[in-house]
Amino acid sequence: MSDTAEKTYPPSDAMAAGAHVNADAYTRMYDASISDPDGFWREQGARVDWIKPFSTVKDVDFTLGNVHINWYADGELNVSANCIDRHLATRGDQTAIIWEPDSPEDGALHITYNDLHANTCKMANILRDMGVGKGDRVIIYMPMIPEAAYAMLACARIGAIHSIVFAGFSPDALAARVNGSEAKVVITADQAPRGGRNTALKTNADQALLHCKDTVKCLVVKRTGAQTTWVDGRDYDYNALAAEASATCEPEVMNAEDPLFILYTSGSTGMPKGVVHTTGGYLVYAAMTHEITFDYHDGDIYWCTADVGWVTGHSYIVYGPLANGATTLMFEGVPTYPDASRFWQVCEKHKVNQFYTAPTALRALMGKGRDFVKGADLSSLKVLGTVGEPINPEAWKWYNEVIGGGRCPIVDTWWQTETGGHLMTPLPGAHAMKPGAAMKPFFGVKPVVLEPTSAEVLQGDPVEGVLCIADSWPGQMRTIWGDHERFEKTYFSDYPGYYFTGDGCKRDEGGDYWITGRVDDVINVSGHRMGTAEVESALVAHGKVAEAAVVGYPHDIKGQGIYCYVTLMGGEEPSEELRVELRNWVRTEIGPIASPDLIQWAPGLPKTRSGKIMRRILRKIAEDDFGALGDTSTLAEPAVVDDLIENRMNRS
Ligand code: 6R9
Repeated sequence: MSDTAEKTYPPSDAMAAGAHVNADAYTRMYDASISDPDGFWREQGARVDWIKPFSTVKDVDFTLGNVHINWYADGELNVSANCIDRHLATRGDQTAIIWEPDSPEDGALHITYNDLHANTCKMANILRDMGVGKGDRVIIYMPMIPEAAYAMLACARIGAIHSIVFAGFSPDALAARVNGSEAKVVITADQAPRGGRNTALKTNADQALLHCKDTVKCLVVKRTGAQTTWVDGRDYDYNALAAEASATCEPEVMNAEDPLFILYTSGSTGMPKGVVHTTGGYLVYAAMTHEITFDYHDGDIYWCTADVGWVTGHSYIVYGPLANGATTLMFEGVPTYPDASRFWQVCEKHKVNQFYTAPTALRALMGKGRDFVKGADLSSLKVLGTVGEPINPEAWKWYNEVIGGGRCPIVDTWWQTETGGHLMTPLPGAHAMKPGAAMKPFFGVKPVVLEPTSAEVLQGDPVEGVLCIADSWPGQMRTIWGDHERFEKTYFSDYPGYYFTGDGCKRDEGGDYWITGRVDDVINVSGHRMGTAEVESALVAHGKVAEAAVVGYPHDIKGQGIYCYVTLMGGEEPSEELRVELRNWVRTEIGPIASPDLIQWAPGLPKTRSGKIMRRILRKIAEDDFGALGDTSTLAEPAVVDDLIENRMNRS
């Protein structure tokens, strides 16, 4: 059956009538955004308040050797003032952030825009007193607590560049990011409670700081009150300082192209790269996509379940919603604690209108059965969203029927750390949804599907190939921190003249887009991006490992699991204990999110005669689909493959 022959889910008449963008408006606006990008984005630029208005809109070149991306380049503004100060006159007493703690026993907090202003200013003043100024880097390694949002906005207020490191990353990973960004300060908390367990964040930070310059300071927020070691002169007590700090702080005047944040993300080669987003274009794009994709209206309660450690938390918990004066819910916990009804309990408790989560969470909850949903009143929900990986039609239908009661459009938002905001998604009042399809480009986005080897642009429908974007949008990343050459090489060299996304995609007979997954060596584990090269280098750093190759394989809950082929040093014996040891080793080197699911002992790895590992073959074996290994004529030692097949770990 062709994709278009499947059932589609058009918006209800009421949804289409009340939405910011209906089908006609989408077509009109999309056409305008493509035929006159300057005019379109000039108008959208008015979504934010400028200290000095911009005169130029777009200055972009995707040509290798000369790649530069500038939006609103002579405008001046401050992101924190846009997310807070400009709302104070009209909505100072409105809740900006609802904070729902890990344990439902501890009450939620409602932080108004006035509170947010005072707390952000205090944090900003503390950072300034610690010697942080415009352009300096600050690492944020925090639980999902309001202080994480204050920290982001405080950096933006004083022009410092924040780089958030997900609290699930190890001390080694943290140290690498502190050093890579040459940060002056690390903001952390004593502990991070999640799912009833506490992670010792400050202890991790202490360990990381052993590998950093002596001048790096540490600002510690009290979350649980647990005892921590204290280094006088290096460690600063946030709660004590905030009690004294002034609750006003003049926002720094920033140029539209000054960096707002760096966010490290995994690529197909080498170590994670620092994706740089800047001030003006990013904010315009985050605000616009938040409002239109979720059809956010004044007074709505919006909840994105991501962590601020990922780009989704940046754009769709903090910057987009707050720029729009929204009420955004911040959740510290996990979907299954105290039990698998938690998400739905929180939706009922706070009368959530827009709910945005990851397919992996939906699959996990779906497996627990409907009883966990039944008890909750979900009638407040209007729009549902997903992000992070392709959603399988079964999970989509469950989301639609069991959670949305068949009333709520599902926006399957495709985008990346690099893109700053949604690039493809159905719009709730405009498009007839197809389960699993990212559907339509957002305004200003020009997707092209290319033949992978010839780089020929595939015309007509249906087509399938690699996904590139032909022109810039304001939320696009500008560079890789400290390595513009790597930026050009990674995104603009394989398919000259285009931004290469790393994803495969098909466009169906109806002209709608479906993301088919990564075409490079990036895997997607529970919606978290992982470079196979990172896991490999962690494995070979272990004394008993001679060589390692890592690939993804289909996993029912996680989407993809981590499959490792490991060749041991001569004289080392494979054992179950060693498997556990290697798994723990990777967890400490990178973090628990990188835990290998399967480790296969490989006497050798399949290589070409020139010594290149043939990953295609390893992927097939890991997928338990070794009947069609393709061309194996270049294999140096074909017998290696027979051994790997015989001892394969995934027999699905
Ligand atoms: C926002 C985010 C980006 C990669 C991306 C793609 C996958 C994200 C998706 C999706 C299919 C969706 N991805 N959303 N695939 N449908 N709706 O997840 O950023 O962590 O950088 O990951 O995630 O493969 O290239 P990031």
